[in-house]
Amino acid sequence: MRNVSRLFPLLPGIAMLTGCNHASQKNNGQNVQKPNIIYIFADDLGIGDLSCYGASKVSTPNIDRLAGQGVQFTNAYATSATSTPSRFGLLTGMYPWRQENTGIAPGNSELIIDTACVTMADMLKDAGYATGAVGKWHLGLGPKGGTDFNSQISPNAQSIGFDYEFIIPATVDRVPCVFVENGRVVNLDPNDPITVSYDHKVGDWPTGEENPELVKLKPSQGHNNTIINGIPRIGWMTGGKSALWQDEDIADIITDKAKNFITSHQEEPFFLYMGTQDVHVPRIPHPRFAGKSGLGTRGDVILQLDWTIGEIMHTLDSLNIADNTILIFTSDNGPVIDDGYQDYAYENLNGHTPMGIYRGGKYSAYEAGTRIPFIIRWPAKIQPSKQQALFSQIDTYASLASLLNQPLRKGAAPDSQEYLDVLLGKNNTGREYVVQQNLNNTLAIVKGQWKYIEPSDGPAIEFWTKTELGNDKQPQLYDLSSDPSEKTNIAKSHPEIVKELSALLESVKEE
Ligand code: NG6
Ligand code: CA
Repeated sequence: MRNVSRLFPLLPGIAMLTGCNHASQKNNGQNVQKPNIIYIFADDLGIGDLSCYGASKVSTPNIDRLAGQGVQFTNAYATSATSTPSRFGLLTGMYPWRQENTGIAPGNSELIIDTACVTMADMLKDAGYATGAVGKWHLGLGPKGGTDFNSQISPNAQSIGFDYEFIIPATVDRVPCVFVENGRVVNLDPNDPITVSYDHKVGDWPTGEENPELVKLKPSQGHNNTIINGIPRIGWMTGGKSALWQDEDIADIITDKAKNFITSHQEEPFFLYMGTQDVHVPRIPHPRFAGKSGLGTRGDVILQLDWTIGEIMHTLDSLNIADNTILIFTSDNGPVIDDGYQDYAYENLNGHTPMGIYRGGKYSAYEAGTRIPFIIRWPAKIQPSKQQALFSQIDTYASLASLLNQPLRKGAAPDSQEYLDVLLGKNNTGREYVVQQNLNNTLAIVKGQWKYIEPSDGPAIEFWTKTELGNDKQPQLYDLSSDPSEKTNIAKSHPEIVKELSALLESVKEE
């Protein structure tokens, strides 16, 4: 482990003097305390969706300010092209494809992270942090057999290292459409219990399939089960009427919870893991953002997301803790335009390019599936810069552990590598390689200028969204230095590189 005493020259002394890690946060700007850490996962946000990454049709001033004050990555990757595995990879430091049952989780899935696993939140707790999870969760809740939403739900986020939990169990297009706070459904009336199923209709609430005349947002793909707030969802539910969220208010509510968590832990080091529901479908902006982007609701919820980030930044400023807070902003996977509702996202693009120059999108082994925006700000220690080094979100765990001089517990974070200096923008020699995973668990590997996608029997095109998945029975090789848009498969003319990268990928699988 790297010597980080230069970062916290006074830390050991403080720990000895006070016998705890709770040195004052506002010590005349000397920042001897462990930094607070906020990790914000936007949902389905593309590298082309932000003005700091070159978007010209939409403006994201708060995120741009964050980027201007921090390190902005251009070659950073999520482990996976969908939400559940990507979040799993970040929090466990293990590639999700090593474990069964890490695909897109239904809303009544069991908790898919083993409670014995030492997560990044556990590691930070070991290091003396107060830990909280707010917003989109999508890692399941409850025991094998699924979630019972009517009593104390256990295990939950608190079982894997979070002191506090206020979460959307799965996604905003999946039932149940309720928040869970510390294992309890918020505002649930015990006389109106919740039933959820992903196999068959439960109860008598209308569904999109049977009552299409009742929907205010029509599905384009799937999304024709129980109608909640006029929006047909994936999965069926009944009961819990008093607990149902209003879609327009979700950003306000989770932003508020995040701000409260920050405020109540301002005097101690804290770790806030926040998942926004923006910009996932259904895209339902609050009225103050509706129609404001000129790009339809997908653009409007980008503005809403930018507002959320601004609120977090203002909160840190007003508490005078921004300087010693590491704020990471990124996305769980790449963008998608029509992901299941007739929200006219294509028609309203107006020249906006969420994928940037990259091929594919959410679900894909091509670059737009996992190459995501990634920004880290830490005013006390980081110089603003652009970072071109290769980086994977999976390395966040080991890198933060190194920063804090926190030894990894045995077996923890097996795939997470320490790239602290890359993360902090001090060094641009990135990871030797990055592994990417698509919807069908086809793996790809990027090393230097090369990108290899392993042969796969999976479909070439994702059925619903028509996204190119990157699956092909033949090996694929792209030279990202001359062909970042992966237009020309040069595997046949470079058999030696195909051989080297496929062997490297196999060796990673066998680790
Ligand atoms: C897909 C859904 C899509 C979205 C995705 C999960 C259909 C047709 N499509 O199955 O709308 O919910 O799952 O997205 O149902 S993720 O970002 O949470 O991984
Ligand atoms: Ca997602």
